Amino acid sequence: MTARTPITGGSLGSLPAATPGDVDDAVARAAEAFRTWRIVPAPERGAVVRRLGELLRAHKSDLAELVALEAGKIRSEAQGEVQEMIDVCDFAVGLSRQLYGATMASERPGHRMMELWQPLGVCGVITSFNFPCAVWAWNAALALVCGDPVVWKPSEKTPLTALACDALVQRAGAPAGVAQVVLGGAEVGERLVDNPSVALVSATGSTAMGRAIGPRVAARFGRSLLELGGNNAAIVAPSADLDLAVRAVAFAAAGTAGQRCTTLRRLIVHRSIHDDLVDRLVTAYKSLTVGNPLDERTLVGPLIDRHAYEAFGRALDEVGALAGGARELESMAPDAFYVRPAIAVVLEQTPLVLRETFAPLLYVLAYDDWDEAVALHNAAAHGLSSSVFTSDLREAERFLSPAGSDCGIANVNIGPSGAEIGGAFGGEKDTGGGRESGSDAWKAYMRRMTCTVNYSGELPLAQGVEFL
Ligand code: UN1
Repeated sequence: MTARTPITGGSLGSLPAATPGDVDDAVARAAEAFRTWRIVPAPERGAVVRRLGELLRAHKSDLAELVALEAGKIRSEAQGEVQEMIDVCDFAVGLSRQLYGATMASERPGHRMMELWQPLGVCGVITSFNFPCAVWAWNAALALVCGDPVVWKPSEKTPLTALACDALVQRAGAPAGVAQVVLGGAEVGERLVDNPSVALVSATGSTAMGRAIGPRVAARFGRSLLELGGNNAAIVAPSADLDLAVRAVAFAAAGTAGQRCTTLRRLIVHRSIHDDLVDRLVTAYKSLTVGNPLDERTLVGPLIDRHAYEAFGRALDEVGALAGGARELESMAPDAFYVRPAIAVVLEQTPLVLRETFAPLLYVLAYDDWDEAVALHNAAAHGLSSSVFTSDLREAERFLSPAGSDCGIANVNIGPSGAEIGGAFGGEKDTGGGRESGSDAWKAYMRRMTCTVNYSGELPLAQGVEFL
């Protein structure tokens, strides 16, 4: 397989892809490593993750440069991605002393009940090109402290970043077989998905991919954690601070060239401020510099490949008129795909608007009353991230209420992208329902064991049952 840079479309080198047998061997090695890794005290496992965090700090700019080269992110965002890895390592180190279980009051005298959280087993981690290392770190840092070995299938578009991360985790002292990488395309991922020794498949990618993976893992009673697409929206209410909203929208919709699963794709604006906001956005978009992501002045780098460019082009053809942006392409090489972020004012949520086009295309819709705005907002099949821009406390709270946003992430006066690692990350509906990263997402990587200890010398049975 060939590693490429979307900056020019050129090759960065070729690498051998894993064969099905290589995948099976990696899983077998991981399963063997699990036998000892699971009994290493969690704080000691945390020490490996702490060293990984230290190495990431030491190599932050080099790894970020590789992310920029392979994924086409601008430097600041590539650095942010590595920072996200460092943050989750710190989080996981603390967690390694806090894998708490509850104790419950037993109904039987002289009995104690408690929950223990046990290591789960081998975790297969499948990641996407757009976060070529942070999403691995979300999974790996948690899985490692939880006592699970990780076999990672990175995107075939970003293999070098994966190899660099692997070098760092080995240097951090991960025992043999505890952290591995298998390179390749969908067939490598499928092999991982179908291996019964893989206890958890944590996969980030399209909804189509998740639809294929989920039932296959479920069929063998494996566990899956799916982080799929998004069609994220923001409601802009009449009382919104528009200066703040314009900056937030520009970052969320055009940042990362629209290639985050949290990218803002639908803007639902109150009719009274609609035209004003569109004008301001068009002006802001004019100042977005598109180009080589390694150039400090660039804010929008290339799309990942021709496929992404064509999907963007198809959406533009379908939508017709654009308020801002254009299908202008300053291709610096035949296989590099640079586009100007675009804004399209639409009258209704057509199937096109409800389709996730993984590119910097923002649809803007007008609304008249709050309930209509929420209904438009929640009409998408996906349910990842969401925002409201308002200075009205009641509107903000209604957005966060049970009758508000139906997404896994809901923000007030912040765009839908750029979440911190401390919260659980993931979404509902076609986004797959998984949660990764912070809060108690670690529980997905462990097996809950309910334990009852009788210290009484009698044998009272639960529910008052009498026997023998
Ligand atoms: C993704 O696009 O798959 O919240 C992850 C964000 C980032 C993670 C995005 N922290 O935008």
